[in-house]
Amino acid sequence: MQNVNEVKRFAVEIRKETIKCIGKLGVGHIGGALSIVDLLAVLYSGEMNIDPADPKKDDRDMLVVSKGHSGPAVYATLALKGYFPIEMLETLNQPHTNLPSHCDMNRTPGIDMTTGSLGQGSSSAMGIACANRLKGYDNYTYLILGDGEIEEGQVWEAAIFANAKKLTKVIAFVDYNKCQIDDYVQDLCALGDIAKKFESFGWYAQNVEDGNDVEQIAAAIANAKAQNERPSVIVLNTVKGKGYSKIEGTLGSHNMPVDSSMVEEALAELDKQAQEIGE
Ligand SMILES: Cc1ncc(C[n+]2csc(CCOP(=O)(O)OP(=O)(O)O)c2C)c(N)n1
Ligand SMILES: [Mg+2]
Repeated sequence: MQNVNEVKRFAVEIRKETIKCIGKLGVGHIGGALSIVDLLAVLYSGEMNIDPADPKKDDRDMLVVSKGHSGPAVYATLALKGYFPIEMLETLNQPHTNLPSHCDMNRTPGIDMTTGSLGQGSSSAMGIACANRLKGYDNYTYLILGDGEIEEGQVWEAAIFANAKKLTKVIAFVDYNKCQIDDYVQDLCALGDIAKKFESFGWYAQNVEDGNDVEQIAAAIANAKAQNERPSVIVLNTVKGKGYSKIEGTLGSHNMPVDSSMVEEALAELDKQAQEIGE
C-alpha cells in the first residue's frame, strides 16, 4: 500500500465525488456506497495489479462488487484513478449514461462484472478465479459482499465451490455495516459469527475491528496473501454512511434523497476530515 495518509486522503476524495454525483442525481444508495470507500481506497492504491490505461489487461487482478448498488463509490474511485473523465460522474444514472446505478461491465471502463442481483457476484467471482487459473495466471479475484447480501443462499454455494476447487486466489470482503435495506441484519435474519461460518466452509477468515481503517484493511489483505492454501474472507466492521455524520449508521441512508444542502454540509465535513490527516 502507498503512504497511509495518502490513502486516507484518497478515501476522502472518493467520498466527496460519491456524494457529489448522488447529489446531482438527487437520490441514491449513499449508505452502502460510503461504507466500502476505505476498502476501495486500499485496493486502488497499489494493492490491485491493474492499469487504468488498459482496463481489460488480460492478467489483471479483478474486482467483483457484488453489492452492485455501491456503484457510485466504485465509479468515483475509477474516475479518480483516470479510467474515465471525472465529469462523467455527473451522468450517474441519467438516460443513456455509462454509469448506471448498479455496476455494468459492458458500459463502464474498469468494471469487471455486472452486479446488482445480490448473491450472484459471488458465483461470478468463483468463475472468474477458475478461468484465470486455467489461463495460467496467478492474479487475485477480489469480491465485495454486503452483510445483508450474505443472507442469500447463493453466497454459500459459491463458498462451498471455492473450497472444493481450492480457489486460493480469491479474497472476499464482507461489508459488515449491520444494516440491510429496511432493517438491521440482526433483526431480519441474524447471521451469527460470519468469520466462523466461512471457516467451517474451509475458508481462511479474519475479522477487522475497524473496517473503515485503511491500515487495518491493508494488514488483513497482507495476511490473506501470506497464506496460499485456502480462499480468504475478511469481515470488515464498517459503518453505513461513513464519513457524513448525519447519516452514519442509519437505516434511512440505504437509498435516500440527497439535496444540494446535504452535499454542501457533507463536503464541508469531509474537507475538515482531510485537514485532520497529517502529512
Ligand atoms: C437478489 C436481490 N434481492 C433483493 C435485492 C434488493 N436489495 C438491494 S440492496 C438490498 C439490501 C442489501 O443489504 P446489504 O447487503 O447489507 O447492503 P448495504 O448495507 O451495503 O447497502 C436489497 C435487499 C437485490 N438487489 N437483489
Ligand atoms: Mg449492509
